Amino acid sequence: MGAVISSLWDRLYGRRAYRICMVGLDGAGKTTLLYRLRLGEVVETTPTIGCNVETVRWGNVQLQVWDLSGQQGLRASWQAYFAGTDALIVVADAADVARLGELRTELERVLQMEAVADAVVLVWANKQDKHGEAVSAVEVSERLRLHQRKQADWHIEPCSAVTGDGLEAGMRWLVDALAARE
Ligand SMILES: Nc1nc2c(ncn2[C@@H]2O[C@H](COP(=O)(O)OP(=O)(O)OP(=O)(O)O)[C@@H](O)[C@H]2O)c(=O)[nH]1
Ligand SMILES: [Mg+2]
Repeated sequence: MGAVISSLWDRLYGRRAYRICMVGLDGAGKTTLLYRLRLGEVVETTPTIGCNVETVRWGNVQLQVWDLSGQQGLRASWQAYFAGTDALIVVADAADVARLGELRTELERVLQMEAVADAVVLVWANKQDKHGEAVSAVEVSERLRLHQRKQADWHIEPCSAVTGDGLEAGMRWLVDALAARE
């Protein structure tokens, strides 16, 4: 009976499922973020070869999150996952300022692709727990030249996958931005 009511509720109130691709350089914290969101805990990761995919429920919505490999030789395969993507999550290692230029180059390549032209874009400036090393979200967005991107719906949020700070705020923005498109 509960299942009937909840499926009726879904039909009435449109519980939506969205496809999300998560990209960024190797070691930025994508897989750590994925499992922090999915399980609420920090898991030990190894570099991703290929991808991880998990369903993350957030309030009334279901997000199918594709966590792609950031290794240089595997970045060319990101495109294969982009068809039908509602949102991109870009994970930047805010404590690795030396590589933000490399991330900018990758983003320039990705964000001009037709398949993601209408995607909403959440950038997480991760590893904010590394005090004295991590730069602010504003500095990350300047170094990535985010304001020059053609995607209208983008947002940057400082976060730490380890402490969990900024995850809820980022997710709330993402879900609201997706819902606003309905
Ligand atoms: N201090 C700190 N370390 C983090 C944070 N997020 C991730 N890490 C660490 O960064 C390392 C790389 O994290 P991963 O999640 O495997 O990185 P990834 O982006 O999935 O890397 P690839 O799979 O190679 O693309 C791990 O040792 C994590 O524990 C964070 O917010 N703060
Ligand atoms: Mg990974």
